[in-house]
Amino acid sequence: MSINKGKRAWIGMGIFSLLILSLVVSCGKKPQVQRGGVAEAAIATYVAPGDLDEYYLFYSGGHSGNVYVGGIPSMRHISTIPVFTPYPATGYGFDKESKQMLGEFTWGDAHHPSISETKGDYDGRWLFISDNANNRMARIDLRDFKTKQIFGPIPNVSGNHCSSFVTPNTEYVLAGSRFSIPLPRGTYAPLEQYATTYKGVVAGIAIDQKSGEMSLGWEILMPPFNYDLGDAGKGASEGWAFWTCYNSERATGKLEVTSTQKDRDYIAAVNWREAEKAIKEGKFKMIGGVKVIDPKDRPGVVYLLPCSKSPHGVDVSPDGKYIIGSGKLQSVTTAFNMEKIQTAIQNKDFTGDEDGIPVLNYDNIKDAEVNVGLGPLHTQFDDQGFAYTSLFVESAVAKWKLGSWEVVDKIPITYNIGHLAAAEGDTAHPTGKYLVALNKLSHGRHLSVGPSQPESTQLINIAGDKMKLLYDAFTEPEPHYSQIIKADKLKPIEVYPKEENKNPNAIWDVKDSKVERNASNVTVKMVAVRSSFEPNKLEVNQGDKVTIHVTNIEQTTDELHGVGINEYNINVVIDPGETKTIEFVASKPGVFAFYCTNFCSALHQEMQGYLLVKPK
Ligand SMILES: [Cu+2]
Repeated sequence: MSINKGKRAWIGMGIFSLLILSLVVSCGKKPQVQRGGVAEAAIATYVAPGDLDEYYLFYSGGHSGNVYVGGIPSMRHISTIPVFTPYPATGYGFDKESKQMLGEFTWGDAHHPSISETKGDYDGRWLFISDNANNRMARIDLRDFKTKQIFGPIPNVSGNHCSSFVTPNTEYVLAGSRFSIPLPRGTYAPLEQYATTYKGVVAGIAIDQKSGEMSLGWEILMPPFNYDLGDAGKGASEGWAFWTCYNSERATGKLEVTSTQKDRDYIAAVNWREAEKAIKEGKFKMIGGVKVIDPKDRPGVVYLLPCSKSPHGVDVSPDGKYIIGSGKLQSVTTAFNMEKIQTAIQNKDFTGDEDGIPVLNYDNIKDAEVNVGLGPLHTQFDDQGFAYTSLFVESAVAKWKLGSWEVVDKIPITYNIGHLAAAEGDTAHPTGKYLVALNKLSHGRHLSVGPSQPESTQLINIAGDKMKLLYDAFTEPEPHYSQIIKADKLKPIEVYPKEENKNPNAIWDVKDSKVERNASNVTVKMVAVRSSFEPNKLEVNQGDKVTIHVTNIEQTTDELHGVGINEYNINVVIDPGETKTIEFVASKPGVFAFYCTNFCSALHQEMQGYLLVKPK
C-alpha cells in the first residue's frame, strides 16, 4: 500500500490558528452594505400580495429531521415536510402508516436533499433526503409534498452523510459511510484495529422508475476513510459516481489533528455500470445479507483521485467534463478533467493503491488548480459557464469561469458559509439568476432570542457580472444543502381523488360508518366531513385494542380534518380524499373527548366526539 508523498504543508497548530483567526475576523464584521443598493434588492425580492415565487427552495433541516420549503425570491417559508421526526402539525408519526415508516427512531439527521432527474435535469417527481444519524434514505413525493418511503437502516452503511445525490436518470441515489465500522453491523473490533479491520462502504440505492420505490442496488467495500459528500457524473462522465473522503490517514481519536497529517485525501470515482456488471458476474461477497463488491477482487469498479486534504464537496460541471474538488484547509479548488481521468485509467497511470484500489496520478488528471480563496467547500454552476465556490474560512463566495479558470468576482458572506445552491445549479442545465448561501453560523442577522442565534441564509443575485446580496432570510436549523427548482416544473395535486383511494378501509358515506367488536379488538370505520365525525361516540372496554380507519370524504382543496384524542397522545390529520388508520390500546379508563384539530369551517369547534372507556 502506498500513501501520498509530499511534505506536510501545515501541521496541527497551524490549521487551528488559521481557523480561529478566521472566526475572530468574521465575528467583528459589520453587516454588509448592499452592492447596488437596498432599494434594488427590496424590489428584486418583493413578491406582491397575490403573486407567487418563481422557484421552490428545498433545504434540509439537519437534526430536526425535516425538510423545509421556501419560495425564491421572497425567501418566505412555505411549508415543512416532516421526514425522520414526528410532526403533530400534519399528524405525521401518529397514524399507523407513518409510525411504521419511522420505525424505532423518533429523529434523524436530514442532510442532503436531491430532486429526481431525467437526462440530468430536475424532473420534479421526487425529493430524496439522507439520514446521517440512522443510516437511512427517504423519498418525498412532490405531487403532495409527503414522505412516502424511509429506506433503511441501509445494511453496512454507517453514517449516511455522503448522500443522497441522484444519477442523471434517477437510476440510483448515492449512499455511503461517514463513519467506518467493522462489518457486518453488529461486529465488535477494538478501535486499535481501525486501520485494518474497520471498513467503509459506498452504495447505489436502486430506484424503481415508475414508483420511485428504493431497494438495494450495489455496495462496494472501501478503506476506512470518512466518506463525506458526493455527486453523480453526467454527460462526459455519465455512468460514474464520485465521493469525497477525508481521513486517508485511517486515524482515530482527535481527528482534527490525526486525520490532517497528509497533504492529500481522495475523491473516490466509481464506474457504476462496472459495479452492475460485477454483481451480474457474481464477483461479490455477502456481507450483512447484501452483495458487496470488494475492489481487490474486481478491478475496474473504483479508482481514487488524490484531492487537497479534508475535502467536502465534489461537484460535476453541467456538461460532466469537470469534476471539481477542494480541500477545506487550502486555497485552491481542483478541476479534474474526465477525459484525462479515463486516459489515466487506460494507461494505468497509477501512483499506488489503497486496499487494491488504484490511485491515479494527480498531475495527469487535472486541468487546473483555481485560486478561489480560503477554505473552499462546495461548488455550483450557472447558465453562463461560471462556477460558484463557497469559502468557509474566508466567509465568501468566489465566482470563476470554467475553462479559463479565472476568478472574476467574490462576495463576502456574513458568516462562515457552508453549502450553497444555485438555481438548478447541479443539473445539466442550470438556470442561473439566484444563488442561496447557507450559513453555518449566523450571528447577529436577526433579533436576538438568547444564546442560540437564529440561522440565516443569504439570497444572492448572480444574473449580472457582479454578485449582489439581496436578502437575509431565517432558515430552520440546521441547513445542510438545498435544491432550487423552477416552480412551474412542479404540479402538486389539490386533493386526493376519491377514485385513486385504494385503501380497503375507506368509506365514502356516513351510512357505511360502523363500530365492530371481535373479542377485545374494536374496529371503527369513521367518516370526517364538515363538520362532524361519524360515529362520534366510541364505547370500548379498558384494555381493548382500538383501530380507527378514518376517511376525510371532502374533495375540496385545503379541507383537512384532524382527530386529536385527549390524553391519549394521538393527533392524526387527514387530507381531503385520504384514509388513515389510528391504533391504540384503551389503557386509561374514563371519558375522553376527541375533536377536529385542523380548522375546517365555521362549526369546526362543534366537530367533536367522545371515547368512553369502561373500567375493567
Ligand atoms: Cu374538521
